[in-house]
Amino acid sequence: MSVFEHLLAVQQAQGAGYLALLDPDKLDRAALVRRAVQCAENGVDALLIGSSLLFSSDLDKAVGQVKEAVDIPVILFPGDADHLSRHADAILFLSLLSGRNPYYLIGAQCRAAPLIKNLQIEPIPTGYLLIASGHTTSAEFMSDTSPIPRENNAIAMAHALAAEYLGMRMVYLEAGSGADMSVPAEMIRDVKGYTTIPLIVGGGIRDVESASEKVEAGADFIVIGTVLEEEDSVELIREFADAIHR
Ligand code: 1GP
Repeated sequence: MSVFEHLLAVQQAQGAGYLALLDPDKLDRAALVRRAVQCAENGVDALLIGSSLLFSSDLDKAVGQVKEAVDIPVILFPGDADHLSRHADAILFLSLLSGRNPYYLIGAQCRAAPLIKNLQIEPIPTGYLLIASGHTTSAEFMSDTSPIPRENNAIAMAHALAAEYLGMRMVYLEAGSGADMSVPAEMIRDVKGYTTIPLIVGGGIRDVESASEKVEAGADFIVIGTVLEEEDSVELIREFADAIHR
């Protein structure tokens, strides 16, 4: 079974999937591996590893150590074409459709595709939509793109449907890591009602009520990152699982 098929099975069995984002720049190696194990043992369905800026020079080794320590899928969440590791099970093969920067629409993908094939990492084509969330996020700044206005559901719906019609397997509504405001429930509801591909929602989700609200609105996968890094709490990892799984 591919990682994508595994994710679909998890979503179907549990109503929604729980993805934890671990940023190798924010945790030292021991903490990264320890947190990965805690996530795997407390209800997280798959790990995302990545950063929009990557200071760490040994991503490959970090992913390898995480992979050895857990038995859930380890999925790259790249900020650029060279954020790769042969040890990853899959990669979100992102196209930043909300922007009009050709490098992040197709340039980085052409650089990365041959490497991903050589490394035998499963690509999961994903339409990536940045949603305005208060302040300029790292992803916005680094990609030199404007996010979709958070009150303009029609623009988000059009972009998500374009992702589907372009053949992408998933669409990701992203408020940005550490965002002040997460993606509004109304936008999730409208996008979900307008499209048929699985919907990932992340960025700025800091409490279980918010995670639960996003699932109720139609999110198929919830990404939790910053709050799990800031609060070293196994209980919190488990509480998010209980809120996301139905
Ligand atoms: C960021 O959506 C992810 O790409 C997770 O965001 O770090 O705010 O949880 P947080």
